[in-house]
Amino acid sequence: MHASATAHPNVALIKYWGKRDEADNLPAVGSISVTLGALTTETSVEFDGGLQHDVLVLNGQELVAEQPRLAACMDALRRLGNDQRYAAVTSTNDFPTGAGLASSASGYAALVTAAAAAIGLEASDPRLLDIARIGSGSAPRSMFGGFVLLRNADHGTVCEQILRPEDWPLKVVVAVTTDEQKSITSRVGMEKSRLTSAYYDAWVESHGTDMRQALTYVRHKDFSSLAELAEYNCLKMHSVMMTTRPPLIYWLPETLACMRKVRELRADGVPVFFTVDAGPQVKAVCLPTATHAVADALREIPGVRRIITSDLGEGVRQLTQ
Ligand code: 2P0
Repeated sequence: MHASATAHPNVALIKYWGKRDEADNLPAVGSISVTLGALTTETSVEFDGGLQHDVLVLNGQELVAEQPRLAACMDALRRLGNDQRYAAVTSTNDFPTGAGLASSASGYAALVTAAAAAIGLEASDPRLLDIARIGSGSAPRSMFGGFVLLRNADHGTVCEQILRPEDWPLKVVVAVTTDEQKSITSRVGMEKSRLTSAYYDAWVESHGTDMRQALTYVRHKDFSSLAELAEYNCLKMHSVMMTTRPPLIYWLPETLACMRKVRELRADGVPVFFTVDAGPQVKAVCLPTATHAVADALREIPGVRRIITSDLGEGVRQLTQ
Protein backbone atom coordinates (compact mmCIF):
# COMPACT_ATOMS: atom_id res chain seq x y z
CA MET A 1 0.00 0.00 0.00
CA HIS A 2 3.05 2.19 -0.48
CA ALA A 3 4.58 3.25 -3.83
CA SER A 4 6.78 5.97 -5.30
CA ALA A 5 7.11 7.57 -8.71
CA THR A 6 9.21 10.19 -10.41
CA ALA A 7 8.17 12.64 -13.15
CA HIS A 8 9.58 15.64 -14.97
CA PRO A 9 7.86 18.96 -15.66
CA ASN A 10 7.11 19.92 -19.23
CA VAL A 11 7.16 23.09 -21.28
CA ALA A 12 4.41 23.74 -23.80
CA LEU A 13 5.46 24.92 -27.25
CA ILE A 14 1.79 25.38 -28.09
CA LYS A 15 0.10 26.55 -24.91
CA TYR A 16 -2.94 25.71 -22.82
CA TRP A 17 -4.68 28.75 -21.28
CA GLY A 18 -8.37 28.59 -20.38
CA LYS A 19 -10.89 25.92 -19.51
CA ARG A 20 -13.92 24.55 -21.32
CA ASP A 21 -15.27 23.14 -18.05
CA GLU A 22 -13.93 24.53 -14.82
CA ALA A 23 -15.51 21.94 -12.52
CA ASP A 24 -14.01 19.07 -14.50
CA ASN A 25 -10.79 20.98 -15.28
CA LEU A 26 -11.14 20.38 -19.03
CA PRO A 27 -8.81 22.60 -21.13
CA ALA A 28 -10.44 24.79 -23.80
CA VAL A 29 -7.54 24.16 -26.19
CA GLY A 30 -5.06 21.39 -26.97
CA SER A 31 -1.33 21.73 -26.34
CA ILE A 32 2.04 20.38 -27.45
CA SER A 33 4.93 20.10 -25.01
CA VAL A 34 8.41 18.80 -24.41
CA THR A 35 9.31 16.99 -21.20
CA LEU A 36 12.35 18.35 -19.33
CA GLY A 37 14.69 15.61 -18.12
CA ALA A 38 16.85 17.82 -15.89
CA LEU A 39 14.09 18.79 -13.44
CA THR A 40 12.57 16.11 -11.26
CA THR A 41 9.70 15.54 -8.86
CA GLU A 42 9.73 12.43 -6.67
CA THR A 43 6.60 11.40 -4.83
CA SER A 44 5.69 8.64 -2.36
CA VAL A 45 2.13 7.68 -1.47
CA GLU A 46 0.97 5.56 1.42
CA PHE A 47 -2.67 4.70 2.08
CA ASP A 48 -3.27 4.59 5.80
CA GLY A 49 -6.49 3.54 7.57
CA GLY A 50 -5.59 5.80 10.52
CA LEU A 51 -5.72 9.08 8.56
CA GLN A 52 -8.77 11.40 8.70
CA HIS A 53 -7.97 13.11 5.36
CA ASP A 54 -5.31 13.11 2.63
CA VAL A 55 -2.10 14.91 3.55
CA LEU A 56 0.41 16.38 1.08
CA VAL A 57 3.88 17.37 2.22
CA LEU A 58 6.00 19.08 -0.46
CA ASN A 59 9.67 19.77 0.24
CA GLY A 60 9.00 19.25 3.96
CA GLN A 61 5.98 21.58 4.21
CA GLU A 62 2.33 20.56 4.42
CA LEU A 63 0.37 22.15 1.54
CA VAL A 64 -3.04 22.86 3.02
CA ALA A 65 -4.13 25.09 0.11
CA GLU A 66 -3.71 22.15 -2.27
CA GLN A 67 -6.27 20.07 -0.31
CA PRO A 68 -9.28 20.43 -2.67
CA ARG A 69 -7.32 19.41 -5.81
CA LEU A 70 -5.54 16.64 -3.94
CA ALA A 71 -8.82 15.31 -2.53
CA ALA A 72 -10.49 15.39 -5.97
CA CYS A 73 -7.66 13.29 -7.45
CA MET A 74 -7.46 10.89 -4.54
CA ASP A 75 -11.27 10.45 -4.41
CA ALA A 76 -11.24 9.45 -8.08
CA LEU A 77 -8.42 6.96 -7.43
CA ARG A 78 -10.19 5.55 -4.36
CA ARG A 79 -13.32 4.96 -6.44
CA LEU A 80 -11.32 3.14 -9.13
CA GLY A 81 -9.35 1.09 -6.60
CA ASN A 82 -12.35 0.48 -4.33
CA ASP A 83 -10.35 1.61 -1.31
CA GLN A 84 -11.66 3.93 1.41
CA ARG A 85 -8.41 4.89 3.08
CA TYR A 86 -6.82 8.31 2.98
CA ALA A 87 -3.27 8.83 1.77
CA ALA A 88 -0.09 10.40 3.06
CA VAL A 89 1.75 11.96 0.11
CA THR A 90 5.38 13.07 0.39
CA SER A 91 6.89 14.91 -2.54
CA THR A 92 10.12 16.71 -3.39
CA ASN A 93 10.99 19.02 -6.29
CA ASP A 94 14.63 19.68 -7.17
CA PHE A 95 13.61 23.03 -8.76
CA PRO A 96 11.55 26.11 -7.71
CA THR A 97 7.88 25.39 -7.04
CA GLY A 98 5.11 27.60 -8.40
CA ALA A 99 7.43 29.87 -10.35
CA GLY A 100 6.49 29.02 -13.91
CA LEU A 101 8.41 25.75 -14.16
CA ALA A 102 5.32 23.53 -14.38
CA SER A 103 5.72 22.00 -10.93
CA SER A 104 2.04 21.07 -10.78
CA ALA A 105 2.39 19.01 -13.98
CA SER A 106 5.23 16.83 -12.70
CA GLY A 107 3.65 16.86 -9.24
CA TYR A 108 0.31 15.41 -10.29
CA ALA A 109 1.84 13.01 -12.84
CA ALA A 110 4.06 11.50 -10.11
CA LEU A 111 1.29 11.59 -7.51
CA VAL A 112 -1.29 9.80 -9.65
CA THR A 113 1.22 7.18 -10.81
CA ALA A 114 2.46 6.44 -7.28
CA ALA A 115 -1.06 6.40 -5.82
CA ALA A 116 -2.36 4.13 -8.59
CA ALA A 117 0.48 1.68 -7.92
CA ALA A 118 -0.14 1.82 -4.17
CA ILE A 119 -3.82 1.06 -4.67
CA GLY A 120 -3.15 -1.78 -7.14
CA LEU A 121 -4.17 -0.13 -10.45
CA GLU A 122 -2.34 -0.79 -13.72
CA ALA A 123 0.04 2.02 -14.74
CA SER A 124 -1.31 1.77 -18.30
CA ASP A 125 -4.94 2.42 -17.23
CA PRO A 126 -6.01 5.34 -19.51
CA ARG A 127 -8.27 6.67 -16.76
CA LEU A 128 -5.14 7.80 -14.91
CA LEU A 129 -4.76 10.56 -17.52
CA ASP A 130 -8.17 11.95 -16.58
CA ILE A 131 -7.28 11.81 -12.90
CA ALA A 132 -3.96 13.59 -13.51
CA ARG A 133 -5.91 16.26 -15.44
CA ILE A 134 -8.20 16.84 -12.46
CA GLY A 135 -5.06 17.77 -10.50
CA SER A 136 -3.53 19.92 -13.22
CA GLY A 137 -4.51 20.46 -16.85
CA SER A 138 -0.89 20.13 -17.97
CA ALA A 139 -0.15 17.00 -15.87
CA PRO A 140 -1.18 14.40 -18.49
CA ARG A 141 1.68 15.74 -20.65
CA SER A 142 4.23 14.82 -17.96
CA MET A 143 3.04 11.21 -18.09
CA PHE A 144 4.94 10.97 -21.42
CA GLY A 145 8.48 11.75 -22.54
CA GLY A 146 9.86 13.66 -25.51
CA PHE A 147 7.33 15.61 -27.59
CA VAL A 148 3.78 15.22 -26.32
CA LEU A 149 0.38 16.04 -27.79
CA LEU A 150 -2.61 16.73 -25.51
CA ARG A 151 -5.67 16.87 -27.73
CA ASN A 152 -8.71 19.05 -27.16
CA ALA A 153 -10.97 15.98 -27.23
CA ASP A 154 -14.71 16.02 -26.64
CA HIS A 155 -14.60 13.38 -23.94
CA GLY A 156 -11.83 12.56 -21.54
CA THR A 157 -8.12 13.20 -21.80
CA VAL A 158 -6.37 12.15 -24.99
CA CYS A 159 -2.62 12.49 -24.63
CA GLU A 160 0.18 10.76 -26.55
CA GLN A 161 3.84 10.91 -27.38
CA ILE A 162 4.62 12.41 -30.81
CA LEU A 163 8.41 11.85 -30.83
CA ARG A 164 10.74 10.15 -28.35
CA PRO A 165 13.53 12.27 -26.83
CA GLU A 166 16.11 10.48 -28.99
CA ASP A 167 14.10 11.10 -32.18
CA TRP A 168 14.79 14.84 -32.01
CA PRO A 169 17.09 15.56 -29.06
CA LEU A 170 16.52 19.28 -28.65
CA LYS A 171 17.88 21.08 -25.59
CA VAL A 172 16.05 23.51 -23.34
CA VAL A 173 18.05 26.27 -21.65
CA VAL A 174 16.07 27.75 -18.75
CA ALA A 175 17.00 31.26 -17.62
CA VAL A 176 15.82 31.51 -14.01
CA THR A 177 15.06 35.16 -13.24
CA THR A 178 13.51 34.68 -9.78
CA ASP A 179 12.82 31.92 -7.26
CA GLU A 180 9.72 33.68 -5.93
CA GLN A 181 6.31 32.05 -6.28
CA LYS A 182 3.90 33.78 -8.64
CA SER A 183 1.13 35.76 -6.97
CA ILE A 184 -1.66 34.53 -9.27
CA THR A 185 -1.85 30.83 -10.03
CA SER A 186 -2.48 29.63 -13.57
CA ARG A 187 -5.80 28.20 -12.48
CA VAL A 188 -7.11 31.53 -11.18
CA GLY A 189 -5.45 33.54 -13.95
CA MET A 190 -6.82 31.59 -16.87
CA GLU A 191 -10.37 31.77 -15.54
CA LYS A 192 -10.05 35.56 -15.17
CA SER A 193 -8.77 35.68 -18.77
CA ARG A 194 -11.77 33.70 -20.00
CA LEU A 195 -14.14 36.06 -18.23
CA THR A 196 -12.49 39.41 -19.01
CA SER A 197 -10.01 39.42 -21.92
CA ALA A 198 -11.41 40.72 -25.20
CA TYR A 199 -8.81 38.52 -26.92
CA TYR A 200 -9.80 35.24 -25.23
CA ASP A 201 -12.28 34.07 -27.89
CA ALA A 202 -9.76 34.84 -30.66
CA TRP A 203 -7.13 32.83 -28.75
CA VAL A 204 -9.39 29.78 -28.58
CA GLU A 205 -10.63 30.14 -32.18
CA SER A 206 -7.16 30.52 -33.69
CA HIS A 207 -5.59 27.75 -31.63
CA GLY A 208 -6.53 24.78 -33.82
CA THR A 209 -4.45 26.14 -36.71
CA ASP A 210 -1.39 26.52 -34.46
CA MET A 211 -1.86 22.94 -33.21
CA ARG A 212 -2.11 21.45 -36.71
CA GLN A 213 0.90 23.38 -38.00
CA ALA A 214 3.03 22.58 -34.94
CA LEU A 215 2.23 18.89 -35.21
CA THR A 216 3.45 18.91 -38.82
CA TYR A 217 6.62 20.83 -37.94
CA VAL A 218 7.45 18.50 -35.03
CA ARG A 219 6.86 15.40 -37.13
CA HIS A 220 9.10 16.83 -39.88
CA LYS A 221 11.64 18.17 -37.35
CA ASP A 222 11.33 21.57 -39.04
CA PHE A 223 13.08 23.72 -36.43
CA SER A 224 12.82 27.15 -38.04
CA SER A 225 9.08 26.85 -38.73
CA LEU A 226 8.46 25.54 -35.21
CA ALA A 227 10.55 28.40 -33.76
CA GLU A 228 8.47 31.10 -35.43
CA LEU A 229 5.16 29.41 -34.58
CA ALA A 230 6.02 28.64 -30.92
CA GLU A 231 7.06 32.26 -30.24
CA TYR A 232 3.89 33.51 -31.93
CA ASN A 233 1.67 31.15 -29.89
CA CYS A 234 3.47 32.12 -26.67
CA LEU A 235 3.08 35.84 -27.31
CA LYS A 236 -0.57 35.33 -28.25
CA MET A 237 -1.15 33.70 -24.85
CA HIS A 238 0.67 36.53 -23.07
CA SER A 239 -1.47 39.05 -25.00
CA VAL A 240 -4.54 37.34 -23.51
CA MET A 241 -2.91 37.41 -20.07
CA MET A 242 -2.00 41.10 -20.34
CA THR A 243 -5.49 42.07 -21.51
CA THR A 244 -7.10 40.28 -18.57
CA ARG A 245 -8.67 42.59 -15.99
CA PRO A 246 -6.81 43.15 -13.74
CA PRO A 247 -3.86 42.37 -16.02
CA LEU A 248 -1.66 39.33 -15.63
CA ILE A 249 1.88 40.49 -16.33
CA TYR A 250 4.13 37.56 -15.53
CA TRP A 251 7.27 39.06 -17.08
CA LEU A 252 10.11 40.82 -15.32
CA PRO A 253 12.44 43.19 -17.19
CA GLU A 254 14.93 40.27 -17.31
CA THR A 255 12.30 38.11 -19.01
CA LEU A 256 11.98 40.56 -21.88
CA ALA A 257 15.77 40.98 -22.07
CA CYS A 258 16.14 37.19 -22.49
CA MET A 259 13.42 37.08 -25.14
CA ARG A 260 15.13 39.84 -27.11
CA LYS A 261 18.49 38.10 -26.82
CA VAL A 262 17.03 34.84 -28.13
CA ARG A 263 15.56 36.64 -31.15
CA GLU A 264 18.88 38.38 -31.75
CA LEU A 265 20.70 35.04 -31.65
CA ARG A 266 18.25 33.54 -34.12
CA ALA A 267 18.64 36.51 -36.46
CA ASP A 268 22.38 35.75 -36.34
CA GLY A 269 21.73 32.16 -37.40
CA VAL A 270 21.67 30.40 -34.00
CA PRO A 271 18.87 27.78 -33.98
CA VAL A 272 16.95 28.82 -30.86
CA PHE A 273 13.50 30.09 -29.88
CA PHE A 274 11.95 31.22 -26.61
CA THR A 275 8.85 30.29 -24.73
CA VAL A 276 7.52 31.77 -21.46
CA ASP A 277 4.77 30.39 -19.21
CA ALA A 278 2.80 31.81 -16.29
CA GLY A 279 5.95 33.07 -14.65
CA PRO A 280 9.06 35.11 -15.44
CA GLN A 281 11.46 32.30 -16.42
CA VAL A 282 12.50 32.06 -20.07
CA LYS A 283 12.88 28.69 -21.71
CA ALA A 284 15.12 28.78 -24.77
CA VAL A 285 14.65 25.73 -26.97
CA CYS A 286 17.59 25.00 -29.25
CA LEU A 287 19.40 22.46 -31.37
CA PRO A 288 22.14 20.68 -29.36
CA THR A 289 24.93 22.45 -31.28
CA ALA A 290 23.65 25.84 -30.05
CA THR A 291 23.38 24.94 -26.33
CA HIS A 292 26.62 26.56 -25.13
CA ALA A 293 26.15 29.74 -27.15
CA VAL A 294 22.58 30.13 -25.86
CA ALA A 295 23.48 29.37 -22.22
CA ASP A 296 26.46 31.77 -22.31
CA ALA A 297 24.40 34.58 -23.86
CA LEU A 298 21.54 34.25 -21.35
CA ARG A 299 23.86 33.90 -18.36
CA GLU A 300 25.33 37.32 -19.16
CA ILE A 301 22.00 39.13 -18.94
CA PRO A 302 21.79 41.18 -15.73
CA GLY A 303 19.17 39.74 -13.37
CA VAL A 304 19.42 36.16 -14.65
CA ARG A 305 20.10 34.19 -11.47
CA ARG A 306 21.12 30.92 -13.01
CA ILE A 307 20.87 28.76 -16.07
CA ILE A 308 19.51 25.22 -16.13
CA THR A 309 20.26 23.21 -19.25
CA SER A 310 18.00 20.26 -19.91
CA ASP A 311 17.75 17.37 -22.30
CA LEU A 312 14.31 16.14 -23.22
CA GLY A 313 13.23 13.61 -20.62
CA GLU A 314 11.23 10.43 -20.24
CA GLY A 315 7.68 10.09 -19.01
CA VAL A 316 6.60 9.22 -15.48
CA ARG A 317 8.15 6.11 -13.90
CA GLN A 318 7.23 4.08 -10.88
CA LEU A 319 10.21 3.62 -8.60
CA THR A 320 11.05 0.15 -7.33
CA GLN A 321 10.56 -0.31 -3.62
C1 2P0 B 1 0.95 25.34 -20.53
N1 2P0 B 1 0.31 26.66 -18.52
O1 2P0 B 1 0.40 24.89 -21.54
C2 2P0 B 1 0.36 26.61 -19.94
C3 2P0 B 1 1.11 27.82 -20.34
C4 2P0 B 1 0.76 27.92 -18.00
C5 2P0 B 1 1.01 28.75 -19.18
O2 2P0 B 1 -0.56 24.62 -18.32
O3 2P0 B 1 -5.54 24.99 -13.67
O4 2P0 B 1 -0.99 24.51 -13.76
O5 2P0 B 1 -4.08 23.11 -12.90
O6 2P0 B 1 -5.11 23.05 -15.15
O7 2P0 B 1 -1.85 22.85 -15.48
C6 2P0 B 1 -0.41 25.83 -16.35
O8 2P0 B 1 -1.61 25.28 -16.07
O9 2P0 B 1 -3.32 24.70 -14.62
C7 2P0 B 1 -0.23 25.66 -17.79
P1 2P0 B 1 -4.56 23.92 -14.06
P2 2P0 B 1 -1.88 24.21 -14.93
O10 2P0 B 1 1.95 24.81 -20.01
